[in-house]
Amino acid sequence: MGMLQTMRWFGPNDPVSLMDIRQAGCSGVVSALHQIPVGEVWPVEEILRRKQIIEADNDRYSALSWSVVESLPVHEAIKKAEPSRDLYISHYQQSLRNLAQCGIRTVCYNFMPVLDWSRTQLTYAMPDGSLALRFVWLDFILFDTCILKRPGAEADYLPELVAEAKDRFTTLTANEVRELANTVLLGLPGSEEAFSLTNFQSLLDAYQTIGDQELRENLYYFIQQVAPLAEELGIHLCIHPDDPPFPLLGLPRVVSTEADLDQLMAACEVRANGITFCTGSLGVRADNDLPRMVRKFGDRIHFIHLRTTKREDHPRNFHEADHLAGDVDMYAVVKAIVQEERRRKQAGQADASIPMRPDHGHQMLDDLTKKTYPGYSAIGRLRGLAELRGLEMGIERSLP
Ligand code: DNO
Repeated sequence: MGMLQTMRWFGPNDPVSLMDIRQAGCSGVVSALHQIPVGEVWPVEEILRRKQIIEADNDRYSALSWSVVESLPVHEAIKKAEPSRDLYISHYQQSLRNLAQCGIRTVCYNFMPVLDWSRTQLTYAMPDGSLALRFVWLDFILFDTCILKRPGAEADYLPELVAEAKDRFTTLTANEVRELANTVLLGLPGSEEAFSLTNFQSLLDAYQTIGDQELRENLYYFIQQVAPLAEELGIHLCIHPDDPPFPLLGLPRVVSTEADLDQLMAACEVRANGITFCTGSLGVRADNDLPRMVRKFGDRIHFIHLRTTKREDHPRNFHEADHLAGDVDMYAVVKAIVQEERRRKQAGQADASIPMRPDHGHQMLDDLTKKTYPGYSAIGRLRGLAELRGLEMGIERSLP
């Protein structure tokens, strides 16, 4: 048994091929229809087309299947409770019906306003010469106060850090400034386009009346509209936590801690209201006890991202470490997952094998000269998966 091993595939334009994913030892593929604008219904024909591409070589080679949708994105109007939100929720519901009709049963989403995940550096050199993604708080402050010049930004940070950021700004070349801006604004996974600065500020402005409480209410409203339907359809919805797990750019973030997940789980008590347990995102916070969270939310964990970060000198600075070498106690997390899977198996549940993907990986070996989606080069993920697979096997064998 064990976790269902998967890898993310961005679609036919992904430089990493389905054959690469197969040879990494996966049987599941995690994919999304990135070409469909956020908020539009995913048509059955398009879903089937993607499914056929994924399964095309199954008669000749070991089988791959489309196990998880990551992501079916949530329209900003829903996050902001704009008048059109119910229309977009009805589109979301229709996409879920269409996915269920095509046999896809696990759907990941997130509720981060405007930006999905954020980093300040995509090519941080590790001691072995591979490259990692990194988040540096001072550079983020520099972006916010000196490049974006968000009104009121300075009040969000310690004055000495703002002063330090301003000093550092004067030392950057035009190229370095452009690179930092592009890195922070690289908003949408699966696209190589960054937001433009002016457009971006207007997206932030639209959140002026939405604080922590409002965003929570909007999330709970959304889940109450979609999770009962998902339950009926046999779909597991799974929210991806905030990455990084703290508010950025004056925007609230409400899926960062155990308490946040508690509230969300309680807002709609159906199993379809579930979690993507991303150890890389949650693990940035030292106050998140990940093995405990696996035990607590066990039955609601429908998808797992295994990755770890290493905190640096400032508690908000981190880089992505080797999969077994960061702050996350990966042994304890995987052990808790194995135990949850055994519990499910004993209870006769059909979903005892939880889909897992090695999240991100270092750019290394041949990939150093290739252009790939940041974090999603093949070899680093293959290394991560291989290590995790061995860890899981060792744990399985050592448990009674
Ligand atoms: C980053 C990913 C996220 C994730 C979304 C899920 O590598 O983990 O972009 O796909 O937040 O909705």
